[in-house]
Amino acid sequence: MRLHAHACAFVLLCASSLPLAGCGSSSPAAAAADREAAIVVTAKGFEPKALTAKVGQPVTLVVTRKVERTCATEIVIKDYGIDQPLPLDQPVKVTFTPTKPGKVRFACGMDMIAGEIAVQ
Ligand SMILES: [Cu+2]
Repeated sequence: MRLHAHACAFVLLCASSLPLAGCGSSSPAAAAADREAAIVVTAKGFEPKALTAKVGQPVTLVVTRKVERTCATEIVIKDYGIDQPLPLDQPVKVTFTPTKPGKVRFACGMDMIAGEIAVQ
């Protein structure tokens, strides 16, 4: 009986705290975790085609191709040896960690449709 009451109090406490504060996670490192950026491939190309990232901080691009007719059926990030096929309507995760400041280009297989990640 005592145990049960305790469990209830715990649930209430968590539910009433701010969502951002989390429940049981007190590590400040969690805030600096993986950054995810959603990119869609449309008739106009990659959207957005300008992103930012930080040196040493992993970036995950979640790329979804939304159009059947495009030459961007893959995403290539030459600087980081990435070449990922983009199946129609399926989010594809591409993760890399920028090692130096500057521009990182991402493009289709023929390097025609492209975008840039500004690394600081
Ligand atoms: Cu192309």
